[in-house]
Amino acid sequence: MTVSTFDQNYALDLAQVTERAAIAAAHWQGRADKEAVDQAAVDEMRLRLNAIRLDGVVVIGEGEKDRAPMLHNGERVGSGNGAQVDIAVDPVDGTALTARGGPGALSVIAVAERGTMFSPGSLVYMDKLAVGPEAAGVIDLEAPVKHNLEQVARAKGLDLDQLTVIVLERSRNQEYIREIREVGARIRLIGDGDVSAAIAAARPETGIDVLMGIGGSPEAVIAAAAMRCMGGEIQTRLWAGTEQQREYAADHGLDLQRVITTLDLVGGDEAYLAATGVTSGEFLRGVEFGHDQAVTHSVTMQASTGAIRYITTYHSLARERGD
Ligand code: VTB
Repeated sequence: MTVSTFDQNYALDLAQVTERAAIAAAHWQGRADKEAVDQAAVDEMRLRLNAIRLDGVVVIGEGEKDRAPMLHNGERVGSGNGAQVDIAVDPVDGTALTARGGPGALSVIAVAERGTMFSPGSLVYMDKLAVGPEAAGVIDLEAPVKHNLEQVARAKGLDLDQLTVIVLERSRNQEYIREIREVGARIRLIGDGDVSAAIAAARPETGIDVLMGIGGSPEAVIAAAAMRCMGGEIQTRLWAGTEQQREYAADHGLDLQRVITTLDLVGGDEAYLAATGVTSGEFLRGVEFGHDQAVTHSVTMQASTGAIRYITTYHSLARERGD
């Protein structure tokens, strides 16, 4: 039997999937093999997802851009007999980070009602502006950087030199970095992992206030699911950095000027997100191994209730192997 709406709370089911994917990926930490990190997480994620009572279609299967092993777009996942949903996965956001043991890699899944997730097609980059609940409603991607930072600072009761903007360190974001510095706000540069960065911008305990800059489109959809749950806001715009991408946009009638909102990215009434740290980041610790034990740190979120749960799990590796 298929059901069209969520008929149970999926938060813990999804966290169990990201926990397993994170553990699988964490074995490869620092071993300079990004494909192995991804492959281990993808395999584990697919296996565990198929055990959940869901009728899921993968709308966002990270990997296209990097030619990484992936859960393919359009792939059916779940047991096939539960709620009909769209699924966005990033088995590891930050495979390169994990491969060198850098901070902020996580395993993440977002689920929403069928037909409600935005598909960016082959346009793999988006310009993004994301903030937490206090600053939701005051940002405007079409306005200058200065205006947005002043708005967020005012909404949060901060001076501009107390505001922290997290930016993916890429040459395409240099203009943003220059403008943020000119305004006098603080910057946190990251090498990868802007799903974690977007969530961090919406969580009070991280000291990060805004995510700005051009990053991956799949990561924007996942971040939007998180924003739906946390009451934050993300505004995006498709970004075409090459002639080929501009042609693709023109051929497919994709408007590169249009601001794509949180609700455009993830619509519907309900959404879930689960994420587990692979390496320690702004708001989740990474996987820790002990004798026959792995400890994971996860967060789960639900849009309709706004419930955010932090879960620490002690996994007995021997028992799970059936020893
Ligand atoms: C970001 C980052 C990801 O892709 O979205 C980035 O969050 C953007 O693409 O972890 P480039 O690396 O090509 O600049 C990732 O690094 C994953 O590919």
